[in-house]
Amino acid sequence: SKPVSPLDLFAIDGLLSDEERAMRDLVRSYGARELRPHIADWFEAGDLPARDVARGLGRLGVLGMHLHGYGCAGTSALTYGLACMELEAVDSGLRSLVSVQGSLAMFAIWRYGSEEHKQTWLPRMAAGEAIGCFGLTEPDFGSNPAGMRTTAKRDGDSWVVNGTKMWITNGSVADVAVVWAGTADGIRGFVVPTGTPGFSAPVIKKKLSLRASVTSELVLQDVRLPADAMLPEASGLSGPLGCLDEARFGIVFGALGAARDCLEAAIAYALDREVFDRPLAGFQLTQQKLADMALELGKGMLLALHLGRLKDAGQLDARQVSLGKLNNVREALDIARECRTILAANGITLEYPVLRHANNLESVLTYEGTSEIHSLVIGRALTGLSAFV
Ligand code: TGC
Ligand code: FAD
Repeated sequence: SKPVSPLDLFAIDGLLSDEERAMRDLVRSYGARELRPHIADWFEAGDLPARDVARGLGRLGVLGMHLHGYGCAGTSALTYGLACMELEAVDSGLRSLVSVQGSLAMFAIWRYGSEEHKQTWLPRMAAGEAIGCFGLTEPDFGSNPAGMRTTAKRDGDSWVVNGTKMWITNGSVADVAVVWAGTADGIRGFVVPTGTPGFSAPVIKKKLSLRASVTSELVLQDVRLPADAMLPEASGLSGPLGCLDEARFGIVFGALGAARDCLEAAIAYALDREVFDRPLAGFQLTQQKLADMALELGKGMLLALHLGRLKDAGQLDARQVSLGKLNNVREALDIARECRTILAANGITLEYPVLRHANNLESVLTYEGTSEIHSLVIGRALTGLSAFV
């Protein structure tokens, strides 16, 4: 009989509205046409043409797409999730660009910024004419951002920011950085145009993961900002963590895109490849691998859709985002690695997407809260006891 694709076996399309399917298909065909033909080269070179890619994604309407006003598309959260899935089916680096732009940098300004911050930055960022980054992590404080050493001190009418941020996506190509710093009044966010004297963003090289993504250090040496550079509506760690909830939500869907792409590649390969004089796909061990992977992909998709509907109903809480991020990234990574075994030697090359996705998913497992951190958030929810203190 004719093979059926894994998510069709789950009849997922029937759970989506016409509008959701249309946007998903639009992003999928854009990815196939504009991004997929180049992705292996970008990954191999470790060089994403971020400005061109951002402009294209801006025209497509996916930058800050779930935000309302200021040139943003104003779609549902679930539609945003589906777009993340299609972008990450091409490469996690492309979804990262969109996550950081829309869910971290733009969201921080949209949710916590002044009217002037919003007018200045959001329309250009939605169009992909300006790129944003989000500086929370520091060399010594990743999982525990509360310990950050970056400071912002008042000096007359100015703020003076000093510190170093590490592992910052889009850092070296950004026009604006949202930087979190300790002040006399606790942790606050600052809108930092990257041309400000004292700001630099050296690229982090030699990555084996997310090579089609710009990752940077941010160095702030006596960066002097006007008094109104501070995001007025964010006070304390709940500010940046609120942004993380948005980006983590996109990853719940995104990781499944990478997994789906691996599984589709593995099924096609197993049907074509003959071992012991018949197709690899006909062997029982292969079919068991494929069945287990399809199950995890489908279960992850149902979880993502459930979380998406909750979010659009205004009922999603952060602990539920942890359920989705932990499960879907962990399972996606397992799927990518298992698919690599089906492609065997061919699986280690950039001719096929599987090891590229698996390598990328190592970063996805770590950023936006490591799998351990999300386990502990869930553990705290289940027991009422915090393992962090
Ligand atoms: P605690 O100190 O108790 O709480 C601080 C305040 O934050 C609130 N809060 C949250 N608010 C919104 N969303 C959440 N998920 C929140 N979690 C906590 C909390 O209610 C409290 O508010 P208030 O008003 O009482 O002050 O901290 P905690 O024990 O709740 O959290 C500890 C922990 C470890 C869970 C948290 O620090 C954490 O999530 N750490 C992981 C850090 C992380 O994920 N960093 C990511 C950096 S950005 C990034 O990786 C981008 S990669 C993007 C890409 O390229 O795609
Ligand atoms: P650590 O916090 O040092 O953790 C080391 C290990 O200890 C991990 O296994 C961790 O799970 C474990 N651990 C930590 N605490 C506990 C605990 N309480 N109990 C048990 N185990 C624990 N950050 C940004 O701010 N902006 C960005 O744009 C950004 N982009 C990134 C892009 C890439 C490619 C990568 C790899 C990272 C990016 N990050 C970014 C940083 C990312 O968020 C951090 O790497 C992540 O939060 C983990 O911090 P860490 O690497 O310092 O690990």
